[in-house]
Amino acid sequence: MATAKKPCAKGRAAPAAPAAKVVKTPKFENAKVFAWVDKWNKICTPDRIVIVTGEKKQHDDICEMMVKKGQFVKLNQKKRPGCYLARSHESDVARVEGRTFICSKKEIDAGPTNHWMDPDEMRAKMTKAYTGCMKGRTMYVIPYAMGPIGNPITQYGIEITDSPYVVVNMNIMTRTGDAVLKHLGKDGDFIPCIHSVGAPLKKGEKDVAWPCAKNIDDKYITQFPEDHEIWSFGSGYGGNALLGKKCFALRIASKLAKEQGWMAEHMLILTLTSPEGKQYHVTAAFPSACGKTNLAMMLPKLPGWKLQTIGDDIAWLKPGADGRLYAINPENGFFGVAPGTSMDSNPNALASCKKNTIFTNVVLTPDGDIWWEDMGVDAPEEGVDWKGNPCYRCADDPKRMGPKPGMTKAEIKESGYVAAHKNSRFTAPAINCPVLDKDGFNGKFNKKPTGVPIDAMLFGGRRPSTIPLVNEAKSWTHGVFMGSAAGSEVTAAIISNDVGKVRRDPMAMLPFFGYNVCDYFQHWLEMERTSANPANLPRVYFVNWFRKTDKGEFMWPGFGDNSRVLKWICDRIEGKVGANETAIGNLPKFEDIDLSNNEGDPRFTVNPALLKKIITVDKAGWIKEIETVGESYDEYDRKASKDSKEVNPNARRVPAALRAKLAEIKAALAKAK
Ligand code: GTP
Ligand code: SPV
Ligand code: MN
Repeated sequence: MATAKKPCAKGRAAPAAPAAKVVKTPKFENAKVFAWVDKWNKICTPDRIVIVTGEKKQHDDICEMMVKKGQFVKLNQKKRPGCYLARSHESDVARVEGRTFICSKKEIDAGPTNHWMDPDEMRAKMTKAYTGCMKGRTMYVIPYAMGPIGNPITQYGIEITDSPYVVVNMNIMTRTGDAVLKHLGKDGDFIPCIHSVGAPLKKGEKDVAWPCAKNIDDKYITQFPEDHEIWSFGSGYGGNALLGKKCFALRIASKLAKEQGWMAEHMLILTLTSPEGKQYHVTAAFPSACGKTNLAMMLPKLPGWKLQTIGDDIAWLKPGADGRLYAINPENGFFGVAPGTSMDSNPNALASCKKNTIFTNVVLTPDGDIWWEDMGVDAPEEGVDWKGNPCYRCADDPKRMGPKPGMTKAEIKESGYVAAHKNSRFTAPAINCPVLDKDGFNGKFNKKPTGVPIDAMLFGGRRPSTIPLVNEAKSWTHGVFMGSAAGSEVTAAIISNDVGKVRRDPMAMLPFFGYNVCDYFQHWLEMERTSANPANLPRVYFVNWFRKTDKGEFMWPGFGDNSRVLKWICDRIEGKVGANETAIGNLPKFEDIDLSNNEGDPRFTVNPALLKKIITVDKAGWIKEIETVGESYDEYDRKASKDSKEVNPNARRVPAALRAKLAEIKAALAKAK
């Protein structure tokens, strides 16, 4: 690769050196950047160091190098210009929550939901693992920004990595390169991040398609919240390795936000414009693979309503002098779930991956294109599945593929086989999105760099029963309660034995709290207490697109029909419609859900009888629900950590205001008809 060979005099790269000898650390104007790179150069002993510039040429060169090494498949450039396909190792297909650690000095500060290890112990353990870990490899230094460079909400990071896959994904997901170093100047601060796939190469050893530590127990995703540092080892996939995303923008940022009075949340951001031309900004926190990308880019079924995307995964929100919360999307691209993304469900996501996109773990078609389950198009007769094995179109369903020719749909289902991994993803530049709200995306509101003011915040999850289509909080505290009580079926976005089971996932942040969940709840409550004008805080709603009938069919079409719910929310904000004030919150009256343009494909049509059912209170279900929320609170109160069995006298407590809200709803339910 050209950049790697540049002489170090140009400050770009040091020449290759014989193994064990430390290459020269390149110059950096910023002393903290130099110290960070120099430290890890000496520990990891890479063969060479390359600084990521953010230039297209360097990006393309790295992609081409990966093609040559068999780590990328170059897709049909007529159909998908600038697009590549990667296949990961079978052990490395999603986030590893069991190997994710919050290493605060005191265990109690990591709280009951996080894995914890003493920071000194962890540093010693991981330093050992990092020693010599980049032998035979290139160390890349990625300067990156989370947010538009120069925006008051934006923060910066330096990720050191030995994975070219990480480099090109970070180039898409964040703003990388020289512009960031320039902005940092001599003494600008940043979050230091170190990442290695943990697979050094012996002299002359050929690299594999997806290097990583194959044993799950050798992977570490570690946050040091007090030092604001991120150390990741052994995995090359998604949130484990693209350290700007979950590690920085949620875990470390949530800690910074707590200290500094703002919020870092697992939320999409969208702009909605009514037929009258009024703009609303909405955020929504749904757990992984529960519909953020889809809602963020949704094509409204309701005539006259326009939806634009600002972000699909993470929001940073800062209170303004007017008491409103102003949000930016710290990311620069979408790391979206591929299966299920179709022209019917999310045409804007498909359009976003037309060019300059990296696909991971999807099917390769014979014409150099990609395919996945529920893409809405017929499968090719033959293809290559995510493991690199041949796959074949199903005998009786053109929209499925099986591992052998001529298999029936029933046989494929029975075998559990999927041709694209359930957590296969596309990494697409945000600018590709046809409905990107450019001003909002660039962190501007009314042309000023402040982020967009949020009118409504949604919580949600996959809940086959009990939870209504939409429920409005009666107050901020009630809204915080709703968030704290969120739960969802576990999805393939996580390597877990619990996929499909409902688990509590407060604010969709369970895997992403950088500190104690009880303190996090308190921080949400503080946002009202410390607000310059609490009346201007966003209204809070809980939505559920995933109610199912006894037969297991969705009761609500979801996707574009969710615009009907967003309209109801806007109508509530404007005071245009009333609501049924129930024990659990304010539910829509049937006649206030706009059912215009409810024709066509029956899969995407609202069934009015089912709608009626999902906007009422299921009293028995809710009594149980409140009980389980109480149990989750008790567990948070009881445990200082996941592993401690005893009541810890020092454990933080779930805030009294949330306990009071729980008791109030419980009492109201008991009285309700
Ligand atoms: P992460 O990137 O993991 O944080 O996921 P996400 O929250 O962005 O989820 P995404 O929008 O990618 O959706 C995940 C899956 O849920 C896809 O298979 C979608 O097709 C499906 N999905 C999204 N929205 C809806 C909906 O309104 N109804 C139904 N039934 N399915 C949906
Ligand atoms: C999620 O799991 O919430 C994701 C994918 O957005 S990852 O980046 O892997 O965390
Ligand atoms: Mn996510």
